[in-house]
Amino acid sequence: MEQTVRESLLGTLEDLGEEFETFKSKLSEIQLQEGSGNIPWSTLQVADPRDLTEEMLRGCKDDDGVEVTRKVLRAINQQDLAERLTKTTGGGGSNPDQESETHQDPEMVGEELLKERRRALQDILAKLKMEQHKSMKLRLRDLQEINPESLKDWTPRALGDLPWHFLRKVMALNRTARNTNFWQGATGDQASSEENGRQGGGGNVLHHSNSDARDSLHPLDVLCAILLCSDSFLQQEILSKMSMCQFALPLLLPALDTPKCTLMLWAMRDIVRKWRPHSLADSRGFREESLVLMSVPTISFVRLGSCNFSKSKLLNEVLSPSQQHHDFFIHRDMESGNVPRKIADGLVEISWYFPGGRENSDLFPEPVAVTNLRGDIESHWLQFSFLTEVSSAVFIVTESISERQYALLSSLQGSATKYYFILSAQAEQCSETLGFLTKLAPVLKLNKLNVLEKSNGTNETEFVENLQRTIRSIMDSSTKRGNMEAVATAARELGVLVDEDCEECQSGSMWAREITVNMRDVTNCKAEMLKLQGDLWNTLTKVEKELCRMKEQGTVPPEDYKMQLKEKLSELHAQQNNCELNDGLIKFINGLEQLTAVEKHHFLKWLKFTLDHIAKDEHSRLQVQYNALAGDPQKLEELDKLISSGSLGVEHFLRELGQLYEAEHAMVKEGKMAESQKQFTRLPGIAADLMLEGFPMELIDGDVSNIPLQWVTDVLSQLHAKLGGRSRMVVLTVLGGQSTGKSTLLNTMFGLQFAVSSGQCMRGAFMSLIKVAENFQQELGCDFILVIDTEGLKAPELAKLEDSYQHDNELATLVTGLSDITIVNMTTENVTEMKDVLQIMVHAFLRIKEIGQNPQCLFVHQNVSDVSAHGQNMRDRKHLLEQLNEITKAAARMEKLHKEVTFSDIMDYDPKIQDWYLPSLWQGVPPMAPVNLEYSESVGELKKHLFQFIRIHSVEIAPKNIPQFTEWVKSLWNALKHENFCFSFRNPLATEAYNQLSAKFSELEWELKKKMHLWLSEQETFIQNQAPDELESEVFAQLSRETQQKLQHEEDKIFECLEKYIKDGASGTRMLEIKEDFIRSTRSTTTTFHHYSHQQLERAKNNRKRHCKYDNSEAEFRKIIEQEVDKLLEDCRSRERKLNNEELEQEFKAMWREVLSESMLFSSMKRPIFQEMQSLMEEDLEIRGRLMPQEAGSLLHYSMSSFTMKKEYLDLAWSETLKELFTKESWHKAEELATSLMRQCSAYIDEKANSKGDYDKIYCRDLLCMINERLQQEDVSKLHTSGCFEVDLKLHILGEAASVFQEIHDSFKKETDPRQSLKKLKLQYFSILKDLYLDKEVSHKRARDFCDQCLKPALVDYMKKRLGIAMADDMLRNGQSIDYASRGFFQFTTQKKLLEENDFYNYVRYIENYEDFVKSQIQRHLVDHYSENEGLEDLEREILSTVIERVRGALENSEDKSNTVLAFIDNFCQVLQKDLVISKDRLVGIRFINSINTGKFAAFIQTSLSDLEQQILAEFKNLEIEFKLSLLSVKPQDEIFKRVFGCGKQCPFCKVPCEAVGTDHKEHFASVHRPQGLGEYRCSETNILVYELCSSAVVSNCTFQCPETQWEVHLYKDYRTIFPDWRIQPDPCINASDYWKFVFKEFNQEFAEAYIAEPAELPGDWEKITKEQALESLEEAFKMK
Ligand SMILES: Nc1nc2c(ncn2[C@@H]2O[C@H](COP(=O)(O)OP(=O)(O)OP(=O)(O)O)[C@@H](O)[C@H]2O)c(=O)[nH]1
Ligand SMILES: [Mg+2]
Ligand SMILES: [Zn+2]
Ligand SMILES: [Zn+2]
Repeated sequence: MEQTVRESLLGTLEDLGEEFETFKSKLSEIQLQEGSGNIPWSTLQVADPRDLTEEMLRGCKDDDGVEVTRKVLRAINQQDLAERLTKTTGGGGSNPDQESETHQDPEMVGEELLKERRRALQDILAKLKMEQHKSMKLRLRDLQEINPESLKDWTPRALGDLPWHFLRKVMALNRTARNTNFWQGATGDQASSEENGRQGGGGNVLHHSNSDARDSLHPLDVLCAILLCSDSFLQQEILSKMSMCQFALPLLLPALDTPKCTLMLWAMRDIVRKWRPHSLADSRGFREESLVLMSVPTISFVRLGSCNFSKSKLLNEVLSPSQQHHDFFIHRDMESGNVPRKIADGLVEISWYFPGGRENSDLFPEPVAVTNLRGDIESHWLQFSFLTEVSSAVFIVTESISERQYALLSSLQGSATKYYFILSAQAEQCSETLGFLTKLAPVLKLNKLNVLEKSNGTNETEFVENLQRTIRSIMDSSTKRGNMEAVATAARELGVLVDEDCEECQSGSMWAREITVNMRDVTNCKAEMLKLQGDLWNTLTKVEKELCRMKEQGTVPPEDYKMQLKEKLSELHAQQNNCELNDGLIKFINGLEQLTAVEKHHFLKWLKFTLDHIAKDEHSRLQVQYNALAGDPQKLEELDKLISSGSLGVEHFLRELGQLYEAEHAMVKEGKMAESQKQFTRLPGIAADLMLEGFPMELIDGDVSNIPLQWVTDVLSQLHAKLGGRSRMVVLTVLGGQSTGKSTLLNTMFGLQFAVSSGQCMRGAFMSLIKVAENFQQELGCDFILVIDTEGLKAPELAKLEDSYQHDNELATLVTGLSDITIVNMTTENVTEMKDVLQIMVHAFLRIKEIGQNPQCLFVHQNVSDVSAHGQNMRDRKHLLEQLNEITKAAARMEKLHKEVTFSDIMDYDPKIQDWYLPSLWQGVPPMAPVNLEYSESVGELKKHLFQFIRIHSVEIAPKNIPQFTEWVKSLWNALKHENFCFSFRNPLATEAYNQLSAKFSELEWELKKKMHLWLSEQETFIQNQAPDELESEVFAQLSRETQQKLQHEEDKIFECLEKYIKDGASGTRMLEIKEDFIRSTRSTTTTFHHYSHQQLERAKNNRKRHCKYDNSEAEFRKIIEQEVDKLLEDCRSRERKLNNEELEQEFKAMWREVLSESMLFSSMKRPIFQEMQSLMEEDLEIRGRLMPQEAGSLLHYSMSSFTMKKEYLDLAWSETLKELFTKESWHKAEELATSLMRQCSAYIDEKANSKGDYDKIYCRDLLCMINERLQQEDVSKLHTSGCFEVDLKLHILGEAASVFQEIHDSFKKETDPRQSLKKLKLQYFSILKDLYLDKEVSHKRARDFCDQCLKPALVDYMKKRLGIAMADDMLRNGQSIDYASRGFFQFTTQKKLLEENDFYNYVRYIENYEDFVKSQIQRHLVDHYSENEGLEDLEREILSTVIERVRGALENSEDKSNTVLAFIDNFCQVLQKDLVISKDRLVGIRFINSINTGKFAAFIQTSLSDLEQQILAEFKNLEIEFKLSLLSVKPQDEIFKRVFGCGKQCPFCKVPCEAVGTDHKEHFASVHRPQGLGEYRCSETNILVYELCSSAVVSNCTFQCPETQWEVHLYKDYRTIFPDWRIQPDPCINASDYWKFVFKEFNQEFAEAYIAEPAELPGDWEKITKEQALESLEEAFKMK
């Protein structure tokens, strides 16, 4: 089936069909152009294919005819036909007559061959289990995903493992990646080491090894299959990593599922290599270039026929530096290298040699590329032709040349390439071969040097050296140098496919080119295209920081200074926003928005390549200048700056987008732009997509050291949304010196794409997201791992720039603060550098520890060169720890922590676990060194350890999700902008957790209180039911103990609940850190309650005793009367005549007078309470060395409201020299003190007034005690008040108390005055007498008496005891509770309500009289709440019905047990002794009751119970709610107040109340502070109200003076030395105080009037604050959004 040239040509032309005409016109055109036209147009015009064929073959030499045809075919886009023609005519240059001898069966070359290849491919893919990836290509992301497999040691056990083995290992830069032999342990011989495995097995050595080889696949087959199944980006990644391992790269991929082989141009684009040509050896310069762009000579090696030595092995020798053998190419002596290849034949591999600038040892002075064609050239003629096109020389390795091969080779005549032959042993002896060679000599221009012989006797080394020499001479003589792009052009001409020619890649390239086409250099690009991030962003950053640090404040007041800065900020934002969008940027944005995902990816890559290229060019240019300038320091510095700002990449474009977004956002926020005008709202979504696709995203802009917070927040929240809200992530960071291989480490470990520095170092920090596979999320406890790569610390080039330490510190603190684990990367080479890095690290850790986090870190020591290093480092470890301690101390000093800290205080440092040693990355000397195998393996170990750590860690501390992470970024960054990081930091998660826990705690606390109140009320009842002497005994002690136990039990329960709540991590965050406060609060609650209950019990006991005294005497008295009545009754009955009513009354009255006269002794005298108190006070003053003034007069003349400050109250002798200001200040403070004391005392007095007991001396003592205690406190003693201040204060307080106490006493007496009750009794007894005398049936009458006189008061009393508890419970637990959930929440709702009401007087009361305001607020709320709805009645009904149920039970219970009514009543009371205080003695005529029928008595009570219930309810219903509240023994308003009032401390500057939980905490704090003028602060000279804010003052350079400072001037910054228990933090954001600013500006005038001051001259921008903004700031401050 041989075809002649003629036939081929004819066939081709015929197949052109309609295109034949086009062919003819193109042909004439080409003939004209080349001036070689010999077929006239007239002939052409009419020629048919057959004519034309003849013309073509006639007009020129045969091969020329074919050549021309092919050219024309290509020109008219008929590649396929041109191809076919090439094949059928034997590569375009053979004699048509000799054509019969072609090398290949032409049919086979076409369809058949392709089919066979496809079958082979299919087979391999099936074996490798990769079939599904033929269409669904593997992506880098698939490899990055973390699953259980990622942690395995990847030793392949089955064919299906091979691709993954290769991919994972090559990603980890492991040189064993290419091995395809299987794990030996699988043969069953467990003990066998690798060697044993291969050689063992006794007799069947041979069989074993053979089977091994056959089972597996050739590494190149696996490689081809993988590349085929990977998308173009993964291909790039694979090739990059292969290049680092110094593996030869696939240049032409054989035609497997494509018609032609493919040039892997795109796949190589990413690779950049660095070398030093000998021309630069002296200047120590270097060249750095993309593999694709560099022009180097190429030497190709191909095989003709078979050969008995390995070409690849030979090449490895040729390329290996001396003393350092490396297998660039796989050869048959390598593991699995001898397995027959199935699909990889026709693969062309390429490898390079790069000189390192060492003239003695470099093999070649310039880089050179070496290609290696797998398979025989005869079957891969296209590849061979391609190689001849692009190479400077082609080495043909062969052992013999046949006739056919000779013919083929002669067709190469005229080729521009040099040909060399390497003949192996046999060829030498074969005369035929030599003969052909001789014949070929003139054709291929061969001479003796072009033929190298490699016989068995040849010395291997000599031969290799000879070859190297030959290559060197080729390099010297040949000028043929082309870069890969030129190669691609040649390839296209030959019909070789180029991977870059796909549509997506082309359109990506086009988009990128449009942006870069006019770009010449970096500086220009940045100035023209990236305007926002230049000076504008830099200035903006400075202003933003100054707003926090206020360093340049000078004499301007803080708020005004802030206003100026804010205006500047806003101005800068406007400038940014006004920047015209330039073409380049528009194209960039359009590209991102419009392109498909794949196109976009290509587009960005193209952009990256181009920008890299531009930047590199410039960099090396500058470097040359720099080196030349060595003398001039001034210029050097300038160049330095240029160099360090000379990087340019896609990240700069993205950064610009961020800036556009930020500026727009700011404009809208400042109200300068309408929401609807926004253009860039889609950008964060786009950026989030990029992150998902694996692009590292910039977190900190290292050039200006700032974070575009809004941008980052919005990108991340878009990301969160795209992830469906499932974004728990563990954050991992690497930190360390510059160029210590941090990025390399991360990339190796996780297959990431962080920029690896080449030339200039990276700036800032970038983050990359890695997905954890679904089936692994549970185990790792997170959905993602966020990896943060940072710029090198203490970069020497930056160290010269200002603020470098600060910049490093900010960066390090931020990322360690964000991280769950930090890897500290250090090279052991440079000790001082290491120390610098450690210094920064430790400082960062210390700060993070100080804000309550537990930093976790690993120290990675890189470049540890030999194995003993580990042992040696054991010794160093101790040294390291010492050093760390030293550094820690220094850092603590810098952080102004006044305490001793050692490194182990910061973290648990265990060198065994936390120190890791990595050998040097390169094995040998770059650029020819491959990655060190140990490096790769150590990194693998480290990775495993990290995952182990993550697994444990995420159980302990729930990983943050993205919203939490962004909150965290915001807080950390905000704190970092301030000078004092630790005090400025607000932990957002802890705040949230704190609020939640506070709410929970309040709930638990109330639960405890409620239980204890109920318990106490029972005990009280019980006490009231005991006989007084009973109470002195063990019974009472027992009660006290039980109460204690009960309290203890409840406290334990709270702890338990808290513990559980924290453990369950209800809010998923770190509550452990704040637990302490809550434990303390619980303790304080129980302690308070302990005192309270003790008091209550004591009081109950005393009351009981006093009452008993009275009761007993009254009972005595009644006994006498009753005896008399008895007597009288006898007497009257015994008379014959029945007495009528009047007579009976006469008799009774006479008897009564008699008895009464004796009872006179009962009327006791009223005591003059005020006199008693006065003498107590005198006593007290005497002890304190003060005198009661003569003119004082009676206490009754004094009251609290008449107290006013007087001059003589201040002891001013000491301050004559001091300014009036201080006097005023003291005056004010003393007045405040008096007011607060009086408030406190009046609360006490009120409390006493409401308790039903008589006045007791102890009341007065208590009051004096309270006053004395307060006066002795430290802050008071600093006020220098005089003795008469104390005396007057006491007079006024006790005076007020005296009148109240007198009243208490009087009314008590009134209520208990026997005479009063006697009158009542008189009537009652008379009625009894009458009934008895007339013998009436009275059981129901007595029963009603019992109900009225005993049962009802008891029930009402019960209600009073319980209703308060029930109301409080109702308020705190149900519907309303949200307002009172926690202190913060209460503050929030109160302030919000104030804003809504917008009533000036409310504000004044809120500010001036916080406690009163809160109390009345609560009271109002209570009253409103209960007067509006039925809730209260329900509560009352419920309380009453439960107790009445109990009464019913008691009735039934007692009835049958007792045969007399008295016994029955006793029994009845006994049963109810814990519920009701029934004073049965009060029942008038109890003596006569016994005659009544018990059954009837009880029955009557039973039936009247419900009436009684209704009656009580009705009475209660009719009571005014306010009055009702005053009756209750537990006051709900007090309970609620206690919950929300907290410790009651106020900010020493602005008087804002503390918001911390409970009454006992380490630090007081408040979410927002107020302008001080709201707290009456004014300028002493002008009387103008002050508008400064404490939260601003503490970062400014302002000062304050107050009694606490002894009137010394003190810096606000150092307020903690004066008020150590206050934590006043700078505002979390610029708008935080808008609420109070708004209030101030709204009521400036009113406040001034109220405070008798001049209105403040508020900064202009306060005027602009709207009510909405005020509310917003409130929500923000209390985190209520
Ligand atoms: N000799 C040697 N070179 C290394 C080693 N590790 C990394 N390198 C090279 O050092 C250069 C810098 O590596 P990077 O990974 O970019 O270092 P980096 O710490 O991220 O650098 P910056 O981010 O710029 O601070 C690269 O060219 C690496 O190939 C090592 O152990 N030994
Ligand atoms: Mg880096
Ligand atoms: Zn304050
Ligand atoms: Zn407090």
